[in-house]
Amino acid sequence: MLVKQFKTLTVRLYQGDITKSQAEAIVNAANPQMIPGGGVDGAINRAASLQLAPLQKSLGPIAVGEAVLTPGFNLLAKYIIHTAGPIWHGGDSREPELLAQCYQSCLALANHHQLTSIAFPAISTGVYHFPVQRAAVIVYDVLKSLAAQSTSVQQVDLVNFDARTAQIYEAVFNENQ
Ligand code: AR6
Repeated sequence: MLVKQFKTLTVRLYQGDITKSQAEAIVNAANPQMIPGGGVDGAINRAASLQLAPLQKSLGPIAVGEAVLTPGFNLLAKYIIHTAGPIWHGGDSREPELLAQCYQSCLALANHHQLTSIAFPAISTGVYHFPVQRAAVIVYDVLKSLAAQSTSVQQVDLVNFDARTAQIYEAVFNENQ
């Protein structure tokens, strides 16, 4: 595990399954229709409860970059924050800005609910094909600016499922100060 301190904000990076996270909220990389799919969305739905899918669907559609909250059902996490990441179309369709918005919306919702900890997967870097290195730099910048703001969030976990994503994230967070 790599631990980075941004002022009072603790950021932990590790390889693992986000459905096992002990954070107060975990983030789901959903789609605008809020129709449960594969990847982390499928894993969260399997681990949470069959009750999640109908609730998730009822909250859609959402805009890309927006976030909504549901209970965590059987997860250790009390809440699931669902966001819709951008599909990578080459980088000229506001994908970087929209990915930053996803993280910002989730963090704003966590603050609204006075949560102290939140865990994120690598949003958009799976079937949506956002380049992992560029995504990691965006996440780094969002978290650095979060640390300069007033927020209830004290700990952010970046939970990467596969070794390659975990290594790229670690390298980016190690390179930047
Ligand atoms: N824990 C943490 N990360 C995971 C897990 C897990 N259990 N399972 C997969 N990942 P993706 P996207 C990683 O495709 O690109 C769905 O169908 C995965 O290895 O889940 O935002 C939705 O319904 C990758 O690093 O999300 C949408 O339609 C990261 O999570 C669409 O996919 C994101 O990959 C969203 O695509």
